[in-house]
Amino acid sequence: EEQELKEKKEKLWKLLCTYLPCDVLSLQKSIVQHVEYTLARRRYKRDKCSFYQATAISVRDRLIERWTDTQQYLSSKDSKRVYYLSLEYLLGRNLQNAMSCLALRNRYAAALEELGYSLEELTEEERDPGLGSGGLGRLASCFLDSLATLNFGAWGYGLRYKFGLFEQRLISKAQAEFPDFWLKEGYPWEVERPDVQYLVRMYGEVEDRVDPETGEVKVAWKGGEDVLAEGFDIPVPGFHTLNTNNLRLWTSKASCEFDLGSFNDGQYYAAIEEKERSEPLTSVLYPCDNNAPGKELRLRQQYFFVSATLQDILRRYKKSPSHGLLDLPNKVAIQLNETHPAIAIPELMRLLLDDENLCWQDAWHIVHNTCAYTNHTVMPEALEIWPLPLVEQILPRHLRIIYEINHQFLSEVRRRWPGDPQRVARMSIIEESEPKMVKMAHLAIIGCHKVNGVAQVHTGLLCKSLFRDFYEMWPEKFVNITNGVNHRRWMLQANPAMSAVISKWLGTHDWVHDLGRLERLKELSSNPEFQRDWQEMKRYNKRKLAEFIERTCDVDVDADAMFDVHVKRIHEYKRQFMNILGVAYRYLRILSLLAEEKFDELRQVVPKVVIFAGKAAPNYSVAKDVIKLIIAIADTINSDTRIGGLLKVVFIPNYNVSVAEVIIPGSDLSQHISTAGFEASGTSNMKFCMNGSLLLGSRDGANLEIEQSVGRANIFMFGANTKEVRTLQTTMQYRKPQLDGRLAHVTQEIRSGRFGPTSFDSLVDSLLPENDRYMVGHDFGSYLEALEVSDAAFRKPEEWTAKTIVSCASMSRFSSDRCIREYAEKIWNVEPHQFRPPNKNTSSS
Ligand code: NBG
Repeated sequence: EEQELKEKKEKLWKLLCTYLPCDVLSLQKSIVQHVEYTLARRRYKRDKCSFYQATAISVRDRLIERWTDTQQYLSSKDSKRVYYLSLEYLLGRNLQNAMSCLALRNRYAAALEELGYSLEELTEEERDPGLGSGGLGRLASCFLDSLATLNFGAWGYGLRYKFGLFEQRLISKAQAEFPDFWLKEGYPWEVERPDVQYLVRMYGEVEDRVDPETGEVKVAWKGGEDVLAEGFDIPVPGFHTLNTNNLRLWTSKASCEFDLGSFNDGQYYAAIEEKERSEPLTSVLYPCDNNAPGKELRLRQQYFFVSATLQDILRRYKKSPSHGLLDLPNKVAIQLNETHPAIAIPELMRLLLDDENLCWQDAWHIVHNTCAYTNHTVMPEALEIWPLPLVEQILPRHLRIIYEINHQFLSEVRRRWPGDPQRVARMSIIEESEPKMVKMAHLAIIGCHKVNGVAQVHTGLLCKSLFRDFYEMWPEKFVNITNGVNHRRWMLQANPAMSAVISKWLGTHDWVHDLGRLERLKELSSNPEFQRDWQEMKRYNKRKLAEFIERTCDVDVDADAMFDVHVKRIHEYKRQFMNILGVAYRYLRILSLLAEEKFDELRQVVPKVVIFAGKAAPNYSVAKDVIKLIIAIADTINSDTRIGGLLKVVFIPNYNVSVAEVIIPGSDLSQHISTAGFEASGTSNMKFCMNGSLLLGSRDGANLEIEQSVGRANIFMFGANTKEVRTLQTTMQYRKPQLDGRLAHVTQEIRSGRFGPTSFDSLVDSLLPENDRYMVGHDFGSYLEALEVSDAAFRKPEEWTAKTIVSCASMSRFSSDRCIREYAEKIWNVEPHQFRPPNKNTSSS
């Protein structure tokens, strides 16, 4: 009987254990069923939003089965896992990406076609979750994609902000911010996990307790308030592999433990109100691209995030009976994305000391060998420091731990450098200012076994200046891992026209897995037929971009003009200001050629469309002034009929991942012109090159490595390098007082009202040599020369096309696949594990 029962069970199990069918009819059925049963909408009514959601859920179903199997498989292998902790992610749209990963894009497209929808139109229904502010968040998302594709068992952790980064609209010729409630229609990719909840405590006080038996002093953290963290999971599929990872985002909820005291004395509603106050913790994302907001709520968000995440990691780890805590570093790697989650160091110590009762030495060994920290900036205003009294108020227990870490660390410094109190002061976690401050970067460096920068020049700066003392102490701790981007999203998905041309000429799609295969295109770079395909592809993408510009900016642009693009967060160091001054100069020059009737020279002018996009932090007034200036100059130029189609300028509102997917493939030239030493890496520079756009770049960040890869002839570099900038900064007051004549002319015209009534005095004054922190005045001349060189190159279409092909073909180093392999080897010490299902049918792919 037992045998019979067993067989029955097995039969049933086999029946259940088949993957969902993926033929076109089954996909159609699943979509229509989700419209009717999951969403409870009418299946016969034409409704793009419902059909998008139902399609997304149908895809998600197919991800979920792979996802649960992958997790099961990884647990059975007991392989080491990577956890990527980031306060920001910029996922972009998911639909097309997930379908391509599953190799079901064509079938879904066919299924939808017969239902009366095109995949393209449904794609447009998806809202970008704006859970990040710039490059750092987008990098995190590229990493998740590559981790899954390369079969690493890795989870991302983050916060599920109710409001993403604000929506930018242009009102009265300036940026206006609107809330981005991205969850309005629901987010079909996430799965709520009411079963995954943790309590996170803040505030309260600490008390020393002596153990009566051992005499040992234990610290108890009492009182304070509890907030409940609940997980939401988003499956992260790998490309053409069954491996499916997870992104777990936390939301805050009122903890449901009620204070019975107030309940009983008639304060029932007051008690509920009190509890409900904890909800807003994860409501907003601070727009802090290279800027630390220093707000109490932000520190609470960071701690809430870290505590829930570490509790979750430890719970999963302890589920396996063979796991002893001392073994944690062999089974778990935790990567801190910037110092935003650096409070993880004392929190993990607290969990190990207070909850797990480990001794300090053991706990420290575990923390130090498990955690690693990536630095993404050297800008002082972005380095996180928290007022000590604030840390003491919110996290009294953690401050005690930080003191102890600092005490032990500084003793070691004193041992190694006796009689050097300045060094001790410089390296301390605590800055002895008024009030005292806690330096999160120092805490992260001391608590982690590896620290990495994100481009060679950036890591060099970390070792030589910002963290020099630490580098002297632990040179082996510092490594460079130059950033990379997910070429599957940025080429295959964003630029299907180019992907088709590449695959056609290579006769294979294998470059999608290994970007190095593109090298073979170099031999074809001058082949006239290949060039024709390539140019046609570029023109097609430019026409699409031109239509987008018409729709969003109401400006008509000519797709034959050079599209010169500058898109990224608006920041002084990124020098959009320098670009728009250059544009004004170009305009004035065209006018003077017209006035002087120099028609031969006019014929040499390359017709150009200058495209800007990017958000300014709402309280960053200089950046907002730059947007105003761009719009003012754009309006003047676009409405000046004298210059014909020679110059147009547009500012595309609300830059985000999906807007980038339209802009990048349609660009000819892109500008990455930060002051040298300020842009840690930059990642859009890589995306532009991959899409056949040439770079106009300063000697900064990854531009320098891109130059090495593509060759000097295929990139337009200019301006002072980091060393020169440093010297110039220390000799500010000795610089020559005059502005470049061309710059002086432009600023005069701005002040005189040529571009509208605003005189932009404070912006213009920032160019004075004694104010010019970002070297706009200093670099302006060489910047204009680089623009001229790029114009000259553009006048020769065959040469230009060859350059764009070579630069695209040279991008293999900049794939996030390479980057993740380096992290795996240099920092995490993990191996990939490809999961293949034992019993299931895999007919889908
Ligand atoms: C940003 C840098 C960029 C870099 C990204 C990703 C922060 C703090 N830093 O240059 O400014 O490309 O990080 O590494 O947002």
